[in-house]
Amino acid sequence: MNPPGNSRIGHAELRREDQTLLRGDGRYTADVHPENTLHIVFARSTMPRSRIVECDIEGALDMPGVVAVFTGQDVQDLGTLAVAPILDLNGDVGFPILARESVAAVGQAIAAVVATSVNCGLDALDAVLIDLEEEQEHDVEGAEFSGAWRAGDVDARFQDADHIVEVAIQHPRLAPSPMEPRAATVEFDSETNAVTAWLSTQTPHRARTELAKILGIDKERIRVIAPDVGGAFGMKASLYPEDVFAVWAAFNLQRSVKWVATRNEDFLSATHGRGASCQGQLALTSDGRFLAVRASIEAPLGYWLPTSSAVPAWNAGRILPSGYRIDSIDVTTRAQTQDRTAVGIYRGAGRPEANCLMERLVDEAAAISGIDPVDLRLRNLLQEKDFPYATPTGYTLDSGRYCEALQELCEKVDYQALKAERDRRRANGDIAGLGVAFYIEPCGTGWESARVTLNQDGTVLVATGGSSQGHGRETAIAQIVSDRLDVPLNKIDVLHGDTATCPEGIGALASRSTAIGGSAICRACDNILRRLSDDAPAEEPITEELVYEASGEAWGYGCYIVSVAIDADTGVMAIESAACIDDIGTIINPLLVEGQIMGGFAQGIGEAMLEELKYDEYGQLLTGSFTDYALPRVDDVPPLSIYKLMTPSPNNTLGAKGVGEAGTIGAPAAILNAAMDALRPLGVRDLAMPLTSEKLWRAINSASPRNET
Ligand code: SMO
Repeated sequence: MNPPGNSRIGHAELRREDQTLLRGDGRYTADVHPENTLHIVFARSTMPRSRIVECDIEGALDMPGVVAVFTGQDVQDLGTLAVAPILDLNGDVGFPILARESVAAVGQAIAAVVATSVNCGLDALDAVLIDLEEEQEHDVEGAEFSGAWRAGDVDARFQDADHIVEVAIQHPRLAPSPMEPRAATVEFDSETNAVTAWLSTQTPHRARTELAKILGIDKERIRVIAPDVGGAFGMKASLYPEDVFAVWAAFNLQRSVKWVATRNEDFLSATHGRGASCQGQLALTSDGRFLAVRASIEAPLGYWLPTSSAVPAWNAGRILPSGYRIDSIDVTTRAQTQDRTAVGIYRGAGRPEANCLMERLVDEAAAISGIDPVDLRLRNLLQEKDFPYATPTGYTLDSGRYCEALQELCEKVDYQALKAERDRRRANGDIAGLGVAFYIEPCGTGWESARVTLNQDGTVLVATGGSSQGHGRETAIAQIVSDRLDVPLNKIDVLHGDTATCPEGIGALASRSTAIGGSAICRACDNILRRLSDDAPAEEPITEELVYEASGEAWGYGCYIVSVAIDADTGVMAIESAACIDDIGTIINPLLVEGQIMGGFAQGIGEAMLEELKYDEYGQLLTGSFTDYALPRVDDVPPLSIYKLMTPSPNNTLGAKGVGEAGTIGAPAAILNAAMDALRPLGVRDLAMPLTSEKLWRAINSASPRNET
């Protein structure tokens, strides 16, 4: 239990959510049971790009328990989902709720059975007769995002350079895999002709706005609730065709309906992440001064565009050249649709791509110049006096002590000793490597809302426009209020994720909940304090509601140092030590921060070493379950030593930066660098993630030793 006392910002408060969540008492979307609910199951394409020759639903309609069967024709007049316009978009792929005439990819929904039980629906699926005729993929017009950032005289800098290094990085396509798959429960109220939709979403308010627009109805007829959400990782940031269908079906049938995705359905039709191909070149002087960067990013998209589908390509470009002082850049980014499952944001969303590319370039520069990788970074990282720093891509890095962070981590892990140990093991014939990575993490721009009510009895009711996906928002928010208003934690109630009880807001994504959402709550509390001092004594409950906009973007940053050893006989790579330092500005709760870092680290290991969604040449997904898709298990995740530095951001009230994505950004870059450092003496230059034992074994066995260290 949380102690009843006041909890200051910075205190390692236990999560108030866990009394419920850890005992299995959470209430997720699937746990909501409106009376007489009908169940939706989707008939999905078993084929890649195909023409629908026939979709015969007559037999299914006759099956027991079946109330209705819908096809693409029934929903063809619905609107489309808005895509965030952060890159130029050419072309249009629409927003198919149920396929009509053709399907673009395996897993696309073609028909929907609505039945009195899931099992009745599944039985009836067998009676939906779908005849598909495969089509050539390249017959289809797609859409493309593109962008470019250019500054300085890049060609001249490359001509003047003493060294030019080049790397190519392939990121695997990943399945975000939250514990709770997607789900929608929609309760229909016949008296008001309105619905309440429980969605497993990160963005309840946006979902409501988009639902109303797509269905062409008044927003007032839809209430969206994000109840307990069992993880999301960006995969639940966008509204899905299935969500739209469920709400449409409730209105159409005047009944309550429910859809709960199976894990297999999530593999096939929830948004995938990463998958980008990145190429870069770095020009430098012989004494290790970075001169210019060229980079091109190719990010994949699927057959429809989720809200933030441009974000990975955008972040992967705009974040370059990371925290290094380089004023000449030529960066292009492109994302093209293809006949595959949609690609969206996934924890990191372009940040891992930018940072991996830059950190691999820096390590190659270290190798070619003979300068130690840490030393080379220290020579080029921005100095404290450089902030705020205008980047060559047009953004402003707000604050930081980049060199100090790297130096401190090196001291903590005794970098020189790790290096000596690696060299000793190499001399012994072992394949050992040491990897360093620096990273920056943009997190927190734009606005969020808050409403705080101080009641006469001293209790406080807080409502945020943000939401929670199981990551401790209620605890952090209560701490902020406890600190600001000097009220004990057990007198503070927190509302979130409900469009009826919370002010219009953004949600939980982009590592922004604390920096922006928390600052909004701070401001509301401060306004209450001001009113108390102005017109005390107040007789009534005092409510302050506001929309807070950060004055600029907050940029977290940090470093990872990882040592690895690769078994030459099996190719198995072991992470023998791992440490990180993160500067996320003001820390509200160090336990929540460490949880975020560990979780991100585990997912970073997944990307670097284990996870990959694979399609065969015909577009069939080969990795549609956890038997084929290697999510990290506990024994894949070694201990991580976590260190912290606190440089408050000047750009928001709390001075907070984000940390939600830190591990997924820093860890893969460091692991990749460590692996390439281990393999460098064997002459192995480029390996695509994930660095599986098979891939490493093959690389080792086909390598020709060059006898260098
Ligand atoms: S990938 Mo995050 O949920 O913005």
